[in-house]
Amino acid sequence: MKIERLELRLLKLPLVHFFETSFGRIYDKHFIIVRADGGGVSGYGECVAERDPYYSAETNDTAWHIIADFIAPRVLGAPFSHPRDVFPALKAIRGHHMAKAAVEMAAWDLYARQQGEPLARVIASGASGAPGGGSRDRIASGVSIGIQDSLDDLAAKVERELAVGYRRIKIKIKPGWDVDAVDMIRRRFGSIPLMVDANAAYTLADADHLAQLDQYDLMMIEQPLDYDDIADHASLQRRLKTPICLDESIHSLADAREAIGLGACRIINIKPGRVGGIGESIRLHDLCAQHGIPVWHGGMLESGIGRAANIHVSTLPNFSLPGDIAGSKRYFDPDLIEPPIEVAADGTIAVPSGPGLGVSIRHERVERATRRYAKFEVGSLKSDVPADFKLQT
Ligand code: OSB
Ligand code: MG
Repeated sequence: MKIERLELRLLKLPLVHFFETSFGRIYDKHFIIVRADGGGVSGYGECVAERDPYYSAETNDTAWHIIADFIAPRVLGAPFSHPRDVFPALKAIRGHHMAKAAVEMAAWDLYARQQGEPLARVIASGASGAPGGGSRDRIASGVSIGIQDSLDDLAAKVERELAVGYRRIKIKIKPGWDVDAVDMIRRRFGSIPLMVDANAAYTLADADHLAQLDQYDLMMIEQPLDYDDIADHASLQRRLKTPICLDESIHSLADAREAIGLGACRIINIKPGRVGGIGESIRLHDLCAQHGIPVWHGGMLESGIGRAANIHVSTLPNFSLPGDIAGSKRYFDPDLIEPPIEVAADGTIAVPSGPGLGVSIRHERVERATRRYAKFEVGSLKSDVPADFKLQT
């Protein structure tokens, strides 16, 4: 496989409903879409960097810079026998996992389309994992509910998502919006599969406060402490019955090995953008499986393009807990793909069966949402804007 041409677009899409975490509230999603062309076929990747460096240090602007100036020159025209070789080929560039993952995802889609295989099948054959990997044709879907203006609003949201059929509810928490919210949900909705995500809003000094959550039989508490911490999570896990799941703290296989070794978590959330792509996600999945650590697929409010990739990755066998991969209509209406990702009444999502991502991208919608554009070709690495390109405002 050779990538002959790369195209970058920065998109702005309004969210159906604002999303609030301990970082703040957003009303629109700003993200980069990568298109990689080779052999007459196109592959697509979505970057999970955001406008602000709050979830991670990367932003859309850093990802654009790193892709344009450092990743494009290394991948354009380079012969890759498999997309799993893309991440190792970018080793000279430290960090910038979201930028790398966006281009790497486009390479996986391109390769799978060239092979005429669904991405899930290519992923299964790239994993060292247990037999049956990638053979799942539906994945279990969970939902992530942001911080609301009131407990009544939260109750209404939980009720609506349970009615849709989601297999577990996750609520975002922060100091001042935690124990009471969980208590309300347990009182009103009983023993539903429930978890919380703090996005690093606490410190070890809050251990006694967080231990109050132990009485609610939560599936897990996700990322209670700092984004770069492992040691304090290990101390906290010793003081909590509730399993800790790490998200922000796991940037690499080395982080996962350290966290597992120290007992800093019992579950890991995998987001390809955080660890450098699908290849690294497969390796992380396999490492966790070897240590008896269940994983689930995280979400970054992706459009249908990134969401489809997440679904394919989630077919691996150790993705044994429902992921943050919900239906398109919770996020974007319309989505960039048609048909949108839909959740069945049993809370599952079908794995697209066509080649590559297996979804059909509505190019006019992508065009309409585009705020910035560049293309890079073998032999002419300078970005340029086509004459017919019109900036949408
Ligand atoms: O921590 O999992 C997170 C969204 C943006 C940034 C971080 C996170 C999230 C989510 C949303 O929880 C999950 C989704 O895509 O529905
Ligand atoms: Mg999280």
